[in-house]
Amino acid sequence: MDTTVQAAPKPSTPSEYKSGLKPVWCPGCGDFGVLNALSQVYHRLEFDPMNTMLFSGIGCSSRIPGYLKGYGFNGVHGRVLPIATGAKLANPELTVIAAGGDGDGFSIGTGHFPHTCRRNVDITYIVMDNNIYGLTKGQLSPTSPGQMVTTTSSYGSIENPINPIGLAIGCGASFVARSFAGDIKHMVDVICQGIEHKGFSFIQILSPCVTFVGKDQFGIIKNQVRYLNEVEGYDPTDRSHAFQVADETGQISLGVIFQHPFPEYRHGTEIVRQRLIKRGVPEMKDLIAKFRP
Ligand SMILES: Cc1ncc(C[n+]2csc(CCOP(=O)(O)OP(=O)(O)O)c2C)c(N)n1
Ligand code: SF4
Repeated sequence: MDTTVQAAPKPSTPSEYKSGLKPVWCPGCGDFGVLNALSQVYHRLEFDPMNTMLFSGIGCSSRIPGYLKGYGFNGVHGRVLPIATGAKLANPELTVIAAGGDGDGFSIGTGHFPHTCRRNVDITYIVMDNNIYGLTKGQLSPTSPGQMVTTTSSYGSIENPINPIGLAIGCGASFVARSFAGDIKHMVDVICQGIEHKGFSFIQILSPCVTFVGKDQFGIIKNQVRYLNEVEGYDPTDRSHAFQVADETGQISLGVIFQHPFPEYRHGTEIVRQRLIKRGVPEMKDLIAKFRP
């Protein structure tokens, strides 16, 4: 009997990259746009689902791995970055994408973000930022704007929001971008650039929660956007330009905000490996082989 496992044929259209599972998001949720964009990204970059892994934490947005073909892992709340980092280090051939919400990434998971930025492992992190905890019914999140009324700030938030773009640039991320769930073409272009970038890429996607923030969010954001590739003289390799964008008010810049070819983490591990070989320290694979029966 032939027991060879046949690889499934590679999907040939964006919709074939979807898993077939029906999303349980509220009608009109921004996350549908992100899902559609990701299926187009998978198609444009001709991903092999056998070699693609999408990780997430917990939240409405974190349901996304279930809706796409490829390996998926719905982790614990706030822990998507260490899990995705570990997978990439264990199998560098894998395309690794991490995804989740602003609560997942910047409340319980905040501690992992600066270190993932500065470590520069070649993974892409997409945060579907809706300024609220959607899954748990509309509590304040770290990106909720000041004065925002939520189920846990009935009289308006009295805290300043954190600035994910400024945080990422300040912590040494090598690729920092922003896009909007209302513009699929833009999301596809930016996510493709992030995945093709060598090193850690952080992409904030403004993805409205129509249920707990409001249906008007798409219009409000749309009226404020400008596209950085249309801004004369904008140079994403200039860190001071990027910080100016991170600090802007009254407009929302979309596109690649900062990009720099900092050395990837694996370059550092290779240098250390060579040093150890020179000192006669056995390689890990040889050590493992020694103790195998
Ligand atoms: C350890 C732990 N603490 C709290 C929760 C409850 N919880 C689930 S999702 C969530 C926040 C979701 O907000 P966000 O990450 O912004 O995602 P969204 O639902 O808005 O997409 C919280 C607090 C949990 N699942 N696990
Ligand atoms: S609660 Fe908000 S974030 Fe969650 S599915 Fe509904 S619209 Fe989307």
